[in-house]
Amino acid sequence: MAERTLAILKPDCIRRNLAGKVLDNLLDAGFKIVALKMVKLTKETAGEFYAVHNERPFYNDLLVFMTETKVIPIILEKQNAVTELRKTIGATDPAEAEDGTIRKLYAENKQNNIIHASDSVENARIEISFFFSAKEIIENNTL
Ligand code: FUP
Repeated sequence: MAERTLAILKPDCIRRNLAGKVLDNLLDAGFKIVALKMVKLTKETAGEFYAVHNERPFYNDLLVFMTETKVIPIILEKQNAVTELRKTIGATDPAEAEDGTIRKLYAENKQNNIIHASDSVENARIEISFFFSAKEIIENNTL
């Protein structure tokens, strides 16, 4: 099985109606969608997700931003998905992102940067189970 990673289309992506364009970009880059949903984070769940940053000056603003609208978490699959997705989205700061990357194309700044991507295989595993139940991931996820 190819590697899996987690992307999140952030509130700026939803608010600016860019979800379709970003998804197209991910599919064109060769990622397969394994699971996808739309969900509203609370201050608590956003805080838990970004707990590693809880000492940083931008932490509170980040939680306000991430709880503005629903977000779209997506499990993506590809060979070397974690590294490949980080390459496809570009640097955290769009001013430093390479041409053609999602953040270079669409992000406004370091906070409003359109998309999250897991930064390691281990974090991908943790972040996937943060957003998705085991049932939601299986092929035969019937309703
Ligand atoms: P990334 O892995 O590229 O999303 O970047 P980081 O893990 O360094 O940061 C996580 C999130 O914190 C970013 F997506 C946005 C936010 N952030 C800020 O709001 N301001 C900063 O100066 C740095 C990061």
